[in-house]
Amino acid sequence: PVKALFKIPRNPSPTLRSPDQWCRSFSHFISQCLIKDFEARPSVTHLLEHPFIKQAHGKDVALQQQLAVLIQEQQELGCKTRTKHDRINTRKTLIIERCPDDDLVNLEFLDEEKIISHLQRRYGELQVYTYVGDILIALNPFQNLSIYSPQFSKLYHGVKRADNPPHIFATADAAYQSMVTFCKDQCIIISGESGAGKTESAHLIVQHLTFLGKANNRTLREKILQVNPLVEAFGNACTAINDNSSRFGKYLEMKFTPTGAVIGAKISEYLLEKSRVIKQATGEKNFHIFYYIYAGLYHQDKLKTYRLPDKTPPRYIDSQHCKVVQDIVSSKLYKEQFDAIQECFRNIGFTEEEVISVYRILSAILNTGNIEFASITSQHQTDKSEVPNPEALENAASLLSIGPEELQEALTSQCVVTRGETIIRTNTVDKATDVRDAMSKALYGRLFSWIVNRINSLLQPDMNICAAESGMNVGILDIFGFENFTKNSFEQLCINIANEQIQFYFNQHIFALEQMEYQSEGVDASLVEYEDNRPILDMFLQKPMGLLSLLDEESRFPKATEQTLVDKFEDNLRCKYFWIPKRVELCFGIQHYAGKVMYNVNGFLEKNRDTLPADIVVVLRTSENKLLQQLFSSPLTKTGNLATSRARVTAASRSLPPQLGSGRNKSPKYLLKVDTMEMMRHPGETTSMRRQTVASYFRFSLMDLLSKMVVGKPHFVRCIKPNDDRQALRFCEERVMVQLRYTGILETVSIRRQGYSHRILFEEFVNRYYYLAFRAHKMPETSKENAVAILKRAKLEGWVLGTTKVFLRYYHVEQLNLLLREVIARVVVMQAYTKGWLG
Ligand code: AD9
Ligand code: MG
Repeated sequence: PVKALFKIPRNPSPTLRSPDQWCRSFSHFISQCLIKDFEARPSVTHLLEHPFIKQAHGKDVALQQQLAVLIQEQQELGCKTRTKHDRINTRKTLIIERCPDDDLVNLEFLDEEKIISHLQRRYGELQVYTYVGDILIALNPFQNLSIYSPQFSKLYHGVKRADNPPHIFATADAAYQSMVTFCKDQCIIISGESGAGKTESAHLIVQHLTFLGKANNRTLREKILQVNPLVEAFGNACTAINDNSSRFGKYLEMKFTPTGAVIGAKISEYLLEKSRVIKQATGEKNFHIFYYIYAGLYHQDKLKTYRLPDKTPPRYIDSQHCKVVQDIVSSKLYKEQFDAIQECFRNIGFTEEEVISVYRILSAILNTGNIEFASITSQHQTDKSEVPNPEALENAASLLSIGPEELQEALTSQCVVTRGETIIRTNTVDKATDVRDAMSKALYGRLFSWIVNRINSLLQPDMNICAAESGMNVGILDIFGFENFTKNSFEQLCINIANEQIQFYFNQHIFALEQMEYQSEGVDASLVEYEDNRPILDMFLQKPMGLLSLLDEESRFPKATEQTLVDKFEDNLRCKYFWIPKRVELCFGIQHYAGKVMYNVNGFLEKNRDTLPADIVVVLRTSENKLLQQLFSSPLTKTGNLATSRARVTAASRSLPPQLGSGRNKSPKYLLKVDTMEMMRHPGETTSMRRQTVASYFRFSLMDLLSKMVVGKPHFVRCIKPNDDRQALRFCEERVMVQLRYTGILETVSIRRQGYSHRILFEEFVNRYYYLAFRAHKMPETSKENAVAILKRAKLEGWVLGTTKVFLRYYHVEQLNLLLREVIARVVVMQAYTKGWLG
């Protein structure tokens, strides 16, 4: 495409006949070489005046937008033009001048203590970010830093990394640059334990990407920035570790045109901790949104409208933090957050009616939690229950627009069909309570999924601007971090398995894939030993003997108990990562990559079954509320289309080396294989075959997430929590050491120091960089020799050659790209002058 521009003809060239073709090549051209190059921009503006380009770009809305941005930027920045002298200097300095302090890879002595004291000193100077090659370590500052302003965004805009101190913006910028340069999807994986700063980092990345991908459509930018706060109001909560803890996994994809303009976003949510709706551990709270609406509706004088009590808080949110309603409604923060959420809803495009429905459902959930049951003993029946406080029931029914009698019926009895006969069975008090809570969880879970789906449809890229297939995206993964409480349950197990999976993915990328490629290409690089957590993952996910399969099997037995579950685990899981403690009942221990965790199996079976009685679904479907009808009309497809998911997984595993992909006689190793049948249903929903359990849904979610991640080039951010007291400037060496160890940072430093993180086929390399050593209009042979010529001409040091690929250090690509942009910009300007277009 670039070559085409060099020869801008007065008449269309034979190869570029149509304006459409022109658009495409011109878009590429801009994205590949000019997008961030101030120097070349004035010439772009001039080139636009060329009649042929005018004709072409007049048809491409995205291109027009992109150009408008370029022009606007030039005006803002006063058309900075570098002098010839500057240019020469840049070339010189390009050949490495990295600040050794910023990157652990450059430390002279490499041991744990040195690394810790290095990080500690930096933390003391409020340098919370440090590189390990291309990986970013982020220490949680636990205080607001003034390094995220628009000025900083400008600073981290298409420059080389060594120009600025390490920063989360630099990682976002690297992903963005990589996307526009290679026309490839990117994915930023943020990991770290609970409270380490993943969610904050994710926000900052989105902030910077919206800046980089400047759509001149300001509304879109604002909408995208509001997605996170909105979803987090519903999916985050205060836990013992973190006041704003993510209780779901989130993969946010930002969509861009080929020229790098942001055009939309899509969010995927994973495994919301629904059980929090009905019960929270001591000292913890329910999802933020419940407190926000309470405070907000109180200030709007609408508690009555939503039938919320004004003295004693509903049971679901009643805790030591809020004994009386006044505790909630007097919070300035909750009130402000409510206003902010209203604003988010409005800006993103939810209708007034939809928002009211959301509030009604939330209030209904709170009222549902207040429904009580008492047993009535009559002559014939001993296990029947009734509702002694009908007002809660009426409130809930009214907010849900269903009949109170029908609701009571569905809560206190169930229809059972046996041998063609329908029998009504009454529920005991315990059973009715379970049904009530199951209904609340289902309402909340489905409401959450609906909100996410609705956001996605509102932020879908406009197809007039960019055909979906030509767009690219940067995905940002922010999941719930590794957790180890005094008491850990099924939720912690799922959270920690997800973290195992992310660690595995990191290991694959940083160690396994890289080392395997050295060997197959005959490149001599000393191998780095690392802790492979594959056996732990297998223990959880293998079929049929993995922990989750065993749990599923047991969950299908009506007579199973927690004890039989523990026994089953003990009989079948024989490995060093699993043990049953001697003196603690109903518990099992797991040696996770990040430490030992003791799990209590109480409630495991029921949480895994997550049953929602059909009677409840039937009654909720009778609702006159449109939103509610939608939530229960059909199974919501949560994670997208199954066929697409499957295709993605297959394609992704094909692009992996045979050792990791699904070879003919091998089971897929890298992507953990799961049954995709029936996976798109909500847990607890009865399918034609069997109930979908949380465990099986969880497996599917993991697979779906991985399939999204593997198609993009990964960038890693490792968040570290410097202390457990959430104190600024407190650096607990012991805690940091543990995190560095289990995340494999030490090993990462060695492999980044010795390794070659970019491996590019000779052909691709010559194709991409030949302008650095050859005449622009003549494509040289894509041979090994020519690759070497380019490397030498670029004056790079430390690369090696494999049998089919050039092996480059992590910083080489950055240097090459900068050189390339320079060279191309110069050639373009020159050509434009010779044609007389700039005259
Ligand atoms: V969890 O796994 O969702 O429980 P996270 O997401 O890793 O956890 P989070 O981003 O929520 O942690 O950070 C915890 C708290 O640390 C935040 O609420 C902030 O108070 C604080 N924090 C984290 N990063 C920053 C930062 N860059 N600047 C200022 C920060 N404060
Ligand atoms: Mg979080």
